This record gives sequence, C-alpha cells and structure tokens, in this order.
Amino acid sequence: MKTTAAVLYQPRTPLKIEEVELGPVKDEDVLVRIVASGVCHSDLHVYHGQEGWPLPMVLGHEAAGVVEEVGATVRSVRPGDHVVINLAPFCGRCEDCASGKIYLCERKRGPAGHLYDGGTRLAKGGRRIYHYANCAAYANHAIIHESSAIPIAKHIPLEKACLVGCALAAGIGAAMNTAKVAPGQSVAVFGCGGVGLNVIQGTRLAGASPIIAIDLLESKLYKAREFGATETIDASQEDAVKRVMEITRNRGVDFAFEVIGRVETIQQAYQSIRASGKCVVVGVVADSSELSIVPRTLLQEKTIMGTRYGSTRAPRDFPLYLDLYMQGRLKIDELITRYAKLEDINEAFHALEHGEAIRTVLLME
Ligand code: COD
Ligand code: ZN
Repeated sequence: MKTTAAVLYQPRTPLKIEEVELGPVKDEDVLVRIVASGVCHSDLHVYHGQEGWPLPMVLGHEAAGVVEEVGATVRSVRPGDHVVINLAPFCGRCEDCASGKIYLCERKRGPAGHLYDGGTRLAKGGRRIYHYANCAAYANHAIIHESSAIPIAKHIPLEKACLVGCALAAGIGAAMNTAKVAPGQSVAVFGCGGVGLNVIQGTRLAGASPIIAIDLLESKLYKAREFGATETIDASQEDAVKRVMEITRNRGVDFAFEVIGRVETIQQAYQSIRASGKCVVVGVVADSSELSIVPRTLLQEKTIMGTRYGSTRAPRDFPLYLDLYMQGRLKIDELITRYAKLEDINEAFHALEHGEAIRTVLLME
C-alpha cells in the first residue's frame, strides 16, 4: 500500500513529506492508521545525526491510532481497536521477558532502524527506508509488531493518549518503576521537557518531597511547578548542585534524574545525590563522550544507573496511566503546546529545539 510519511534523508536537512510504499503486513504485524504523533527530543537527536541510525528513515515514535489490518497470527488486537504504540516490542518468552523485564527483551533481531523481526516495510522507488524506534510514526500509517500495539479504551482521545507511548512511559516509568521512589524521599530532576515533566509528576504521585526541578528556561520551571515541583532552580542563573545542597541542608537528594542527555548534567545529577542516593540517567548522550566520576564517592554507596524506556511494561502501564489521566490524577493536556499537521514537522522540530514547545502533537489526515 501507499502512505504519506515524513522522511529524513540527510542529517539537519528538512524532513520530506512524500508518498512511500508500506508493506507487506506479515504474520505478527499490525497495520495502524496513525491518528496522532508527538514530537519528542529523541527524534531531534536523530535529525541532528545521532550515531547508529541508518538513513533514509521515517522518525516519530510517540503515537496512537486505529488498527486497520492484522497479520495471520495476531490475537491481541483486531481491526478497529484503538492502540498506543509501545516502543519496546517483546517476545514474552526470553529470560528477560520471563523475569518481567519485557522492556529488555533479547529477541529483537537486526540492527537499529529495523522492525522487531529484523526486516523493514518502508520503501520509495525500490530504495529501502528505515523505521525509527520499531515504528516510524510520522506517517499516516505504520506497521508494528503485535506486542507494540497496546489496546486502549475507545473513549480516550487518541490525540492525548499518544503521549503515553514515550513522554509518560519514559518519565513516569523512570520515577515509579526504575527508581521506585517512595513517599517522603527527596528528588532532583535535571531537565523539564516533555519527559522531565513526567518524571516530576511520577515522583509527585509517589509522594516524593522535596521535588527540585532544574532547567535553563523560566518557562519550563513554571511548567515544572504545575507538574508538582516544590522547588525550582534556574541553572542559567545559579549553580544547580550548590543550590540542591542548600535546599537539602547539605545532605543531597535520594534520587537525581538526568532528563537532558548531556555529560555535564549527568555529572551534576550524580553530585547532587546523598550517601546511598541514586542517579538515574534517562537522557541519551547522542555521541560517544565519556563520563567521569570520582570513584571514592562510590564508597558512600552511591548508585549511577540508566533506565530503558522507564522500565515500562506497556500492557500494564499504558492503561494504568490512562486511567489516572481520566481520573484527573495525571496531566497530559498541559504537555501539549500545540496541534499541527504532518507537513508542519520541520517547524515543530524548530520549536522544540528553541525551547518554545513541550510537545507538538501532529494530527494525521
Ligand atoms: N541544564 C538544565 N536544563 C537543561 C540543560 C542544562 N544544561 N540543557 C537543556 N536543558 C533543558 C531544556 O531547556 C529542556 O527544557 C530540557 O532540558 C530537555 O527537554 P526537551 O523537551 O528538549 O526533551 P524531551 O523531554 O522531549 O526528551 C529528553 C530526553 C532526554 C528523554 C531525550 O532527549 C533522550 O535522550 N531520549 C533518549 C532516551 C529514551 O528513553 N528514549 C526513548 C524515547 S524518548
Ligand atoms: Zn521520545
């Protein structure tokens, strides 16, 4: 079949909106008509030439839509179902899946840019086009693995639900699943973009106190307060680590989350934790720079750890987050700066890069 997609041919060149070929729908595939697709900083990293991604590629990974067709062996969804895309497809049988860590499933075949089975389904004039993040959702349609199609209730607006697939999963998951923040624990969150704000609301839900938000932009810190931050630090004006220490009476925080993807801020986050504290790195540093820490400080039982997709078990977490949203206990609407069309993707990247947007949500035709 043919569909319209935004294709990245070369780093830092505008994405081209064009007709591409999509298919075939193989046995374990689900064809989704994309309704809404959020614009996240990870897409922007690839746009800027992040190592390891083959081009040309269709970006976009924070999406929701309606199932149009399913492969011969698919049982968990059927045409007409509403789904949110899970970026971490899983087999359910490998050692990681069996231990509950489906977000680490070992069975994905093929290098980055390929679907779960190691193949691709996109092409243009005989030339292969790759899929970002197991989906490629800046398009009117996407083919994903069955385990990436998480059914949701039909009364939930898809133009809101799409953000569950990345911003909420990565952010709330980092707080609640990876870090397992408990009531009364202190946290610092470096970076208050779409994902960072969700770390903040995840730690709020977990009962953390204080919740210290750090960013360079006053507009982001204003949002951070709306999402549950009890203190804010403008790192363009003052030394973030010094201020965290003042707020915590020189103890440091139980958890510091880095949600930017920069070596300097990972170092700052690590320096902000107390003895036995944990530094949780959510952001991906786009190049191969190395991190340096003073090993002696580890003797205070400090931990530095990463998180894969907020340790999200999508079939359980997506409906849970959407229930909490429908009850008014999690915010999604406030993350959306504007709605736009697929054709507006290049302006949406510009707005994200210049701090003018938390999330632009692209509505497909
Ligand atoms: N100090 C403080 N704040 C800073 C600094 C700094 N030196 N530099 C930038 N910031 C702030 C910006 O002002 C902005 O508010 C925020 O950091 C970054 O936010 P966004 O909106 O640009 O980015 P997000 O929230 O969409 O994405 C951030 C990630 C770190 C998650 C993303 O870039 C990333 O690394 N993703 C890969 C990891 C991952 O889990 N991917 C799965 C799908 S996202
Ligand atoms: Zn994302």
